[in-house]
Amino acid sequence: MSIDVPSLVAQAREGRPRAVARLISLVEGASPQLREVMAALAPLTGRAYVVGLTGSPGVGKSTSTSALVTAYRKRGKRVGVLAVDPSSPFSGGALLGDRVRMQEHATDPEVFIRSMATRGHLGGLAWSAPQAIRVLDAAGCDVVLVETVGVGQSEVEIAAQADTTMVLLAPGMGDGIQAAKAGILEIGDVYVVNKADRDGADATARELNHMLGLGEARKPGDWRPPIVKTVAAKGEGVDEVVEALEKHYAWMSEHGELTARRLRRASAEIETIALTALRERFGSLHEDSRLAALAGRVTAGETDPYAAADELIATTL
Ligand SMILES: Nc1nc2c(ncn2[C@@H]2O[C@H](COP(=O)(O)OP(=O)(O)OP(=O)(O)O)[C@@H](O)[C@H]2O)c(=O)[nH]1
Ligand SMILES: [Mg+2]
Repeated sequence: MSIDVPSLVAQAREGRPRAVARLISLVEGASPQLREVMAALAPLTGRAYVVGLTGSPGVGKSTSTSALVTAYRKRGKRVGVLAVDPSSPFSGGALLGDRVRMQEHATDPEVFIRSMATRGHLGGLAWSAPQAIRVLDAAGCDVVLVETVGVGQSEVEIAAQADTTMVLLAPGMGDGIQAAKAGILEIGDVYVVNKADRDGADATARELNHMLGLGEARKPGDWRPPIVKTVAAKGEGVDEVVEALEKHYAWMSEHGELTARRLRRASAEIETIALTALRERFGSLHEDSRLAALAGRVTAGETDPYAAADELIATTL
């Protein structure tokens, strides 16, 4: 079934939630009209401030996201939320809890919430999330909050997709050691020690501060990631988080870092799409008579595998 893309995009631009949801489904499902959708969205994008939230399971990412939505809504901003679960091939399941936590925003027409499972997707998070972010951007979101569970590679991936990466920790989760291991000390622009109503928040913040200082090779004018303590469940400290995000945004704009990050992001995206397309083309080579013919020539000693590969590439691209 063909979809009237221009009309759908126009509706999304007006902020109609159904149109936004529909477009995200289209880009997520790699619809045949994906290219048409992306082309229509392109001129409408580039405005949204993309903030990635990552951290260990249960640290309070969804609660913080919800609190940030409240804070940004108070400032009159239109907000998009993308909850990404890189460990699940199903949308919904693990993210059900998030829906509950996002409930208070469910009826706000200026808030768009979407869950996305990326396991099993071509290119995983790197492939599907940026396109959903584009839709939210085109829909006029001033801020897009992307929540990702910190499992292995995913927090690094999310860092590559956000303008600002916010790393959450909580006291008593052995986060300090975990932080060093997972390399999250390199990716955070803003650190949040959530659950500050619990014992040990100050110690966690101190330890984090110490660890951030260890690897310090900063020059004057460099960004020094701030550490903010919050009780997300009560909205405490959330205004300070918004302030820290605004400062980081201003710093990036001033130092050309925002443009640099967006260029890196676009490069990576183009590369992923191109490589995916190439892999698809090469994937069908097993049934290709050219490959069989080249294999025959290699075994007969008429050519070498490198020359054969060059020939294959030259005739496949
Ligand atoms: N005491 C306390 N509990 C909190 C705070 N923030 C969140 N929680 C609780 O911590 C639990 C996990 O919160 P979530 O926001 O779902 O955490 P998450 O990081 O999104 O979890 P996953 O998405 O499963 O990785 C919930 O029971 C929250 O109510 C806080 O500031 N203080
Ligand atoms: Mg969550």
